[in-house]
Amino acid sequence: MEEDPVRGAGAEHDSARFLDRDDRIALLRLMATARAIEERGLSLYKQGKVTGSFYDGRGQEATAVGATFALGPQDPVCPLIRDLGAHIVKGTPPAAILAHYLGRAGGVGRGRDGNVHFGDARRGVVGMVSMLPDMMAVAVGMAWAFKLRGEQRCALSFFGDGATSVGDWHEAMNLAGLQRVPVIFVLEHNGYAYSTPSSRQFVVDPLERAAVYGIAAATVDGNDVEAVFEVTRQARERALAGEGPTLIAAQTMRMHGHGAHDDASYVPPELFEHWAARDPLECQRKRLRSLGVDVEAIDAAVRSEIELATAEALAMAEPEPAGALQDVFCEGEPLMVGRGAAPWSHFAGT
Ligand SMILES: Cc1ncc(C[n+]2csc(CCOP(=O)(O)OP(=O)(O)O)c2C)c(N)n1
Repeated sequence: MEEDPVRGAGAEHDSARFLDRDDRIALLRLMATARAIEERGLSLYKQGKVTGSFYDGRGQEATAVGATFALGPQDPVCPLIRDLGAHIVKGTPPAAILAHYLGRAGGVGRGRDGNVHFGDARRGVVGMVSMLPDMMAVAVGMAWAFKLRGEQRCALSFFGDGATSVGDWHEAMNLAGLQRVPVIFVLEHNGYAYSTPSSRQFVVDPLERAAVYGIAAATVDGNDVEAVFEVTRQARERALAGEGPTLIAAQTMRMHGHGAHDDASYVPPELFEHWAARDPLECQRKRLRSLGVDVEAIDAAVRSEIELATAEALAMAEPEPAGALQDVFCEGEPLMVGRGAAPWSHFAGT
């Protein structure tokens, strides 16, 4: 087994068995794309071009990207506001995302909705309901349908540790465990629910609660994209083999406040320093440098791609007021999730 520069000598590192060099480069590029879009979105917000607030997942990119990368093209994902990387992995174009932030007609939500509450059913990305942790129940429902139809698919839902204190979390866990549905729950365990530290939120860690519901549990370094990929890949294998759900606790840190309006002054500076030294993009850059990859060229390519996407989005028209009610309510047959192409999920095989 090769020595890994991120995990150090002697550390287990078998994700390389399933990821070729191009995949490992793609993981950095996908994370860098998510970060560059969010950086651009934040500056557009500060220029007054984005209404409401602005929410990002800085510091958590490896969790969103690594987990979604392990899904098959037919597997739907339910991202939350920290999981822009999931949209990128499933192939939503950066210009459409930036246009969505700007409320433009060419954005994912065609100017009907703002910030990160968007989905793209054709790509298997379910638009999020803001109420926590409602998307878990949606994922359980989809997974149950896959099981009943005998389809080789699974569903994945992300959520934060704050969501684990809401009743719906327990309902989703219970039903998923009872019905042994092919679902993967990814807990972004960043130690804070908005401003409330975990120590003031629960006595029993959510990971320990999994056994109570008959659900397999795994913990992972949420800032190591290849580790997140590997643990999710294994959870998917179990799900497709009929072995039921897995709760994955990705240990990570939200490096910004809850939204652009929140300065995160409740987080001790030492904690930010600790996690800044474990930046997920830097970890993957370090790994790729050891493989002889020109990571600076990847970063430069991503930056220029996002600058072009920003210009494209800014040039898009505002939506027509007369059509404000179009595409708001479902008319006709709803789109089936996950039937489209998922460009990065090629290795998962279904
Ligand atoms: C049921 C419900 N209550 C309150 C909110 C408002 N709210 C949005 S995010 C959030 C904190 C979520 O904490 P966590 O799940 O740990 O995510 P993090 O902020 O760490 O990303 C709250 C209270 C909500 N969306 N849903």
